Amino acid sequence: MKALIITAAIVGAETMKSDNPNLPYSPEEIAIEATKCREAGASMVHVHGRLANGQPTQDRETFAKILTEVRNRSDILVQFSTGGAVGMSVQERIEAIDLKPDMATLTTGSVNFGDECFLNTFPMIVQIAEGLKKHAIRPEIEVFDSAMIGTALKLQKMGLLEGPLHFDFVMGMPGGIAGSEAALTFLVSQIPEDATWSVAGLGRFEFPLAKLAIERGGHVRVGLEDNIYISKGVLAAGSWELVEKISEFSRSLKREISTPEQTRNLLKIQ
Ligand code: KMH
Ligand code: ZN
Repeated sequence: MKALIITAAIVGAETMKSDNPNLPYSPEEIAIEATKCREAGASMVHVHGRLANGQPTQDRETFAKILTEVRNRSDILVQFSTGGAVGMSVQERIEAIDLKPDMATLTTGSVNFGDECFLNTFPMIVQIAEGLKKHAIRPEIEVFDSAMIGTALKLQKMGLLEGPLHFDFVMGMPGGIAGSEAALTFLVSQIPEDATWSVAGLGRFEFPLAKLAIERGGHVRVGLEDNIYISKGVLAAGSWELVEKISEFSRSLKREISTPEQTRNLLKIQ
């Protein structure tokens, strides 16, 4: 089995410090957390921007500071969110991609997001994919439900995505695909043979799905964006603690943890 890529989703757009005070907001806090996650075994961080009051932002200047602060401290790979927060325009969501992060996300469909809708019409998806292609940024395809795989394959046929594709299955969100083993098995069965995949289980689904991914040759995303608890009712000391738990489990199964350099090669990041 290939070494395990652990991605730390350390910020998000929905979790607030009032949910878990260890959530970072400022670029400096984000960079410090990213460094701790790297020490705990993560080779990539998935980041969103936040204003000082915690409000989500995709502002280019904020992302520039995040990139600089992280790169000054660590060799961890940096993946920008192009999902941002519900209700943002595509223009807003991709404002920072010319900064050339190592990767950026691409959600290939719309999904109910709690009481709201995370809107990604086909023209919106094409616009984001074109932006990523223009700046030669490797996309991580975010799949909240199975139909999003078909749309990614269509984009590949159109020449907007280059194989081998890399998918991240975001599972267990109210409105999205269930966080069950059967659902994971189905998603994996739908992607091309040469594709790579990771799983981001939300809330209580984070650890059970991560374990399945480690055992099945997939990769794992954990972090306060997805889950704020280290165990039932106990807040995580930071995303790094969630990463540490995954690293320990992987080592116990004798699966090596990927370094940023190995991840770069595995995911064909330029
Ligand atoms: N915050 C969600 C609406 C991504 O980062 O690409 C979208 C999201 C996906 O988190
Ligand atoms: Zn995100």
